[in-house]
Amino acid sequence: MESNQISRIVNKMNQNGYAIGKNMINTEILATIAERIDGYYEKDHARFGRDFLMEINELEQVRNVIEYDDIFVKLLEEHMEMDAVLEALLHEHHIIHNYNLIRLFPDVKTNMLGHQWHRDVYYFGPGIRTAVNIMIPLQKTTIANGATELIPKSHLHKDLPDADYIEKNKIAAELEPGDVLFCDAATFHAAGKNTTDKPRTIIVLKHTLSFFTQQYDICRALPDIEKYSDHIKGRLGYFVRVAENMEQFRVIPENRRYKWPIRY
Ligand SMILES: O=C(O)CCC(=O)C(=O)O
Ligand SMILES: [Fe+2]
Repeated sequence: MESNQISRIVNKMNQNGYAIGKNMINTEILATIAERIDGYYEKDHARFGRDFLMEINELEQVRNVIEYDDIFVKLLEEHMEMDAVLEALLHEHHIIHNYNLIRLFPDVKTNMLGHQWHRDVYYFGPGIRTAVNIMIPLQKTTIANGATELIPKSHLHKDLPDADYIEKNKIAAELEPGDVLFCDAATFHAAGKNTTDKPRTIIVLKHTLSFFTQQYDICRALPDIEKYSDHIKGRLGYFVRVAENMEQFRVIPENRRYKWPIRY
């Protein structure tokens, strides 16, 4: 990818809080993934139970898809230009925070956060970028099938704008397979509505600056951690503990080791 393409994306991102990279991904690998999506969801729903996933608002997501298929690692390995854009947007030292699929089913919908206007990271102030999402569609995304909606420039403001402003300014990121939507995780966004009779699936990867993690697992070293106040527990990293496996992650949100966005 040419460096002027990278600076175009960086400039758009600075201005609007999102940018679209056209034709960045090999469509053959995407077609292979697309053929396998039903299988990932079937496996995931069988592993956890559809009712339970509905209850914890997880039905739409297959989390940590690299656990199911190393084609998702290949996708990273074969797209170093995407990596170069992320380096330019964040830092050389950035890491994957999560790697998921999000599917909007035509007939069923949970109360997942993604259906409402939300951010995927706290707001730290205009111009402070700590996390970047990329969204990779596995079919065309259109207004009809629920293309992700964004509020341009909302990464520069602390609060969600009023409904009137949102209605006038929101955009839908309509994408072709091969395109990548880069989004400052502080930009307000929401899944659209799938009004078609086919599912809409996207790959979503969140990246963060790598040093935002503890150097040492403080909580694990303190067997009596529960005796402290929530405030002190928070400072010790109790509410951002990493789940060791999906069974540990997929519990009712109150019991989750990593609490986003429940606990601020
Ligand atoms: O599915 C989408 O279009 C966006 C979902 C989303 O933003 C989320 O789940 O955090
Ligand atoms: Fe999101």
